[in-house]
Amino acid sequence: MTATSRTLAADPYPWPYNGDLRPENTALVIIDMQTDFCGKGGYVDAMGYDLSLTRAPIEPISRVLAAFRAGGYHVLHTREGHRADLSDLPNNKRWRSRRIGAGIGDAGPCGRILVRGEPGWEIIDELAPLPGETIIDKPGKGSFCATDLELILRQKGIDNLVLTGITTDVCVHTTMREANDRGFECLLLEDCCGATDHGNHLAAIKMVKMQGGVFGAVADSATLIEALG
Ligand code: C5J
Repeated sequence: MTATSRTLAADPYPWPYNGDLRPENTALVIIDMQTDFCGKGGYVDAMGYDLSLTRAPIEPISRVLAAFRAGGYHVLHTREGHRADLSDLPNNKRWRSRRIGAGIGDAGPCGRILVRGEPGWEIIDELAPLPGETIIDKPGKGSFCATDLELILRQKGIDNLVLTGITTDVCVHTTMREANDRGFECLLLEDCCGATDHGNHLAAIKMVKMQGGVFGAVADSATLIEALG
């Protein structure tokens, strides 16, 4: 614990573990809130999933985002997507997406699916990054794979990551696992995430809390906002 220890009520332990919660060392990470994952005509829509599940976190995230901005905390956004020539798209990822009728790189109502610069790849207006907020472009599910995220976090002196976005069981979970293994202290906000299957969302949250918090801790947006207050 630090001299001015500050934690919030989280499950399975008060977060962060060492009570060192400050704007200088804490970042909100908003993962893949792109039209392709939560908008009409995007990738998730093309796969036939219920968009209300991936749109549910928009409002809670916007409240947390406002609190982080007001408090002078770090804010980072990620976008999953590929180069226009698809040179960073693994063949099996493309093959699997085509197999279910939502081929990555193929034309759709929001432009080429999950291709950088296309309308569907953009972060939704409700959560648009402000100038000065870091944006990480990633070709995969994890935000640390083939990106400069770790370098940027270390350079800024960030230890604590508050993870939000979509989808809970895929890109959010992969990022949380990667971050945890690198020693970052992670908090997942359960109402600020969503999955294409609600059961998977619940299971992903449960997994975090096993073994005393095997990947970190879980709280909700209201608890965090009150603690920052
Ligand atoms: C997926 C993501 N599910 N952002 N991406 O393909 O979770």
